Parts: sequence; structure tokens; C-alpha cells
Amino acid sequence: MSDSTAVTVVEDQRVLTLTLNRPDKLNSFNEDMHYALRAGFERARDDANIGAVLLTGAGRGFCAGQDLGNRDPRAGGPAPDLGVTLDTLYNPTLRIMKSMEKPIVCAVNGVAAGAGANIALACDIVLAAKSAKFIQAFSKIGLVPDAGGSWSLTHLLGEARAKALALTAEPLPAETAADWGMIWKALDDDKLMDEATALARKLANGPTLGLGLTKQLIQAASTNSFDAQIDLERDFQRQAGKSADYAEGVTAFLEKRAPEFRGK
Ligand code: LHQ
Repeated sequence: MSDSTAVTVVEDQRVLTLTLNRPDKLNSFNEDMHYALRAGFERARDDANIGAVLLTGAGRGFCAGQDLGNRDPRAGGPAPDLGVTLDTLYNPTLRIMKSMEKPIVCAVNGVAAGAGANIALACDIVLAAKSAKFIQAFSKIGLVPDAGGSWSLTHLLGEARAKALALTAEPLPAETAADWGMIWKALDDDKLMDEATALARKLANGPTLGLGLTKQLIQAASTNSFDAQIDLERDFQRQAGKSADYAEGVTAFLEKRAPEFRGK
């Protein structure tokens, strides 16, 4: 586990809250923050006492993407290999986020730019403050969308909107993002953290195995045929049907009481 302060980590009521914490740089990514964030997701993935993750940012921004101060081209020298940056820093974390069974709720508290926007879009349920904006800032500095953005934008919005956002780098206000289906909800700023925390707690205390299979099922639908997808539903339902939480869910329904899931 990292002892970095670049991400603060708080465990409460089965939720692991990860707060990007370089507010004076709008929580842009340096190496320290990359490794601390990855360690947080690994802890959530591996610890049976954690049922969900809540990701947010400290201060007025969510995350402004890569820290552009780290590689000043005016210093001279050969151009950096950004493919290595993606292979070693961003992509392993994104793969953990997508493959871990526990749901990740993202509370976008302010501007989300470049890789910061796309880390948010890689989460499972995204809530944003109405004052927040999503900016595909890459084209402003001659780069292409990364951190999964070209995939997320296209799947969530379709080519027309994905291309326009990526090519123009026009800021997308949170309310429009919600209207377009890019995120789940835009909320009044002062309601964001309460709602996001309540949602993460609800998921964290839910039927973890079934929720994890649901996450994988919906992700698989992006590339599967209908035929392959209904086969996958059958396989996953077979697993879910053998879970203790399924038995508890049905028993609780029949006994007209709230279920007490154990995540098994
Ligand atoms: C920053 C940053 C920042 C450092 C604000 N870095 N300091 C890239 C390269 C390598 C490998 C792979 O992937 C990538 C992916 C990427 O993410 S590329 C895209 C990188 N991000 C950007 O291009 C966004 C740059 N930031 C902005 O355009 C603005 O800051 C936004 C629109 C996010 C916010 O604007 P404002 O609200 O006006 O805030 P500000 O610009 O005044 O920023 C506040 C401070 O944060 C400021 O520092 P200062 O010391 O002057 O107060 C900025 O320099 C610093 N900051 N983003 N990415």
C-alpha cells in the first residue's frame, strides 16, 4: 500500500473513498498519484471488507489529466515516449478498474480534463456537480484521447458526439453530459458528495457477487453479438443463482423484510 498523500484513502461502512489530492494542480497526475491510485483500487479489489469504491477529487477540480509541468519541452532533449507512460502508468490502473468486481462510483466535483475526464468515464456510475465540466483537452496540445476515452466516448455517445468533443476540446457541462447519457446524473454541487456516498454505501452492502457479474455482463455487451450475450447471461445467472445472496434476497422478499446480503 502506498503512503503517498497524492491520493487520500478512507475506509468507512464498506466503501473505500479515494480522493485525488493535488488540489493546487487541479489533481493532475504525477507518477506518485498514479501509483497511489492504483494501490487504492488494488486494495478495494482484494479486501473482502470493501464492497465499493468512491472516487473523487480534492479542492475545486476533479482531475486535469496528466501533469504537464513534468515534461517541459523547453528543457530540450528527446521527445518522451508517451506510449510507455500509458503502458506503465494509466493502462494497468484502467484494467483493474474494469475487471474488478466491486462497483466504482465517481463523484466529479469540478473540472475533469484530458485523462482526468476519461478516468472518470472508466468508472461504473458517474455523478457530477452541476458546475463540473468534461474537457477532452488532448487536441489542444496535439495529442489523441487516451485513458480509454476514445472507447468510452464512442460507446457512451456514438461517433458524432465523440468525434466533435475530441476534435474540438469544447467543454461539456455536467448537465449536458447527463442529458446525453455520458454520465448517470448531474447534481447540485452541495448534494454531490452526500448522494455519491449514499449510492456507494448501498452498492457496497449489496450482493457483491451478483453486482460484479452484472458489471462484467454489461461491459461484454459492447462487443458481443446478441446470441453470445444471452449465452453469457445464462452462464452468469447460473453462478448468481448459486449465491447465498440470491437465497437471502428471495427469502427476504417472501418474509417481507429487507435483505441482509453478505456478498457471497
Ligand atoms: C495544471 C494542469 C495540468 C499541471 C491545471 N498539469 N498543472 C498526457 C501526456 C502524457 C501521457 C499520457 O497522457 C496524457 C493525457 C492527458 O491528460 S493530456 C491533457 C492534459 N491536460 C490538459 O491539457 C488540461 C490542462 N489544464 C487546463 O486546460 C486548465 O487548467 C483547466 C481547463 C483544466 C482548468 O482551467 P482553470 O479553471 O482556469 O484553472 P487553471 O488553468 O488556472 O489551473 C489552476 C492551476 O492548476 C494552475 O496552476 P497555477 O500555479 O498557475 O495556479 C495550472 O497550471 C494548474 N494545472 N492543469 N494538466
